Amino acid sequence: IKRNTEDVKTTKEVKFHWFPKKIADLDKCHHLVTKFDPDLDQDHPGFTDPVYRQRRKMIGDIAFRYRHWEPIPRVEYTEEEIGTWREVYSTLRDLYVSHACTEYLEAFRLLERHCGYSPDNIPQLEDVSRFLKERTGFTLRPVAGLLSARDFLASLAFRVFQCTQYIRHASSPMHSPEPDCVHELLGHVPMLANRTFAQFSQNLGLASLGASEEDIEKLSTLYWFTVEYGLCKQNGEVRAYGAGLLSSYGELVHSLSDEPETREFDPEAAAVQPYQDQTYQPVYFISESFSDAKEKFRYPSRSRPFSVRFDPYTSSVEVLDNP
Ligand code: HBI
Ligand code: FE
Repeated sequence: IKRNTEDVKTTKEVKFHWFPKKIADLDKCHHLVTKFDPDLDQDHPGFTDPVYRQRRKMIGDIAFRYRHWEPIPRVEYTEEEIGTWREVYSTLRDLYVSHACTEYLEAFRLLERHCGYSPDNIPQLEDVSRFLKERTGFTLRPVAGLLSARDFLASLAFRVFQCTQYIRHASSPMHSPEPDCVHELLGHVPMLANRTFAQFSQNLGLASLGASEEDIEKLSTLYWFTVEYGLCKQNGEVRAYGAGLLSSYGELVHSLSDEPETREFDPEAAAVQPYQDQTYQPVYFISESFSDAKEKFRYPSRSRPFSVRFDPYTSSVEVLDNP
């Protein structure tokens, strides 16, 4: 924020990173991280499959061309792609009843009834986006791959979830090194239909706007241990709400077994806990409830020379000088 420069002595110009002020600015938040891209990552199951890479690129191009306000173009998925979806869907679905939190299960039932969630159909992002808009005001926009943490978190501030539209390689239906539509649609979408969870996600996003690199790192880590790998208490049991768990059969079972260490959720501790993006997590955080997680998160206004307020009428953020 540039303060009045008349009084040279007391003026302090504080530099901070550009951030979107209105929802259409998210058209500029498209910086990808190529770490797990099948064109560059030799361990990607699609690395040696030119047909897969071509297909993924074609679907990714939809995201590159996409502009805010447009409907999300539909993709006609191939039999092979639907086969991959079917395999994950039917395996995970049976596990949800005993492993997913009730908020997830409730939304999942609605998605099956209204949004084309079924073993034989990959739901279309446009339909899912309209569904979420009605539930919590969240919308989806297509993205071509793993997005930078800064751009990804910034979109959450506007209740926008950047969502991949391509599906993982058929040779590896139960695992993908990068986010794909199985992870987004089965992991993230049901939770975004919950009001308290939606508010928690938006709060993380708002805290990230204009934040320092160091704070973005902390917020990503906090995101990792909640939105991706969070557990919560429910009627005396522990259940999963993290998208990384709910879209991975192996880790979902692992997370609720006796093997990993579990700790009570504490945002300050979760923000600096080292994490794993190659294997299962050695430690998980258990929240009392989403309201509890939302109340505990008070981060990191002290590190920014301004605060932000979201205006839901215009889907824009106002920047306020700190007193
Ligand atoms: N990009 N497409 C996409 N999907 C995600 O789930 C995602 C991302 N970029 C970063 C990210 N998630 C998080 O791990 C945090 O770094 C915010
Ligand atoms: Fe994710």
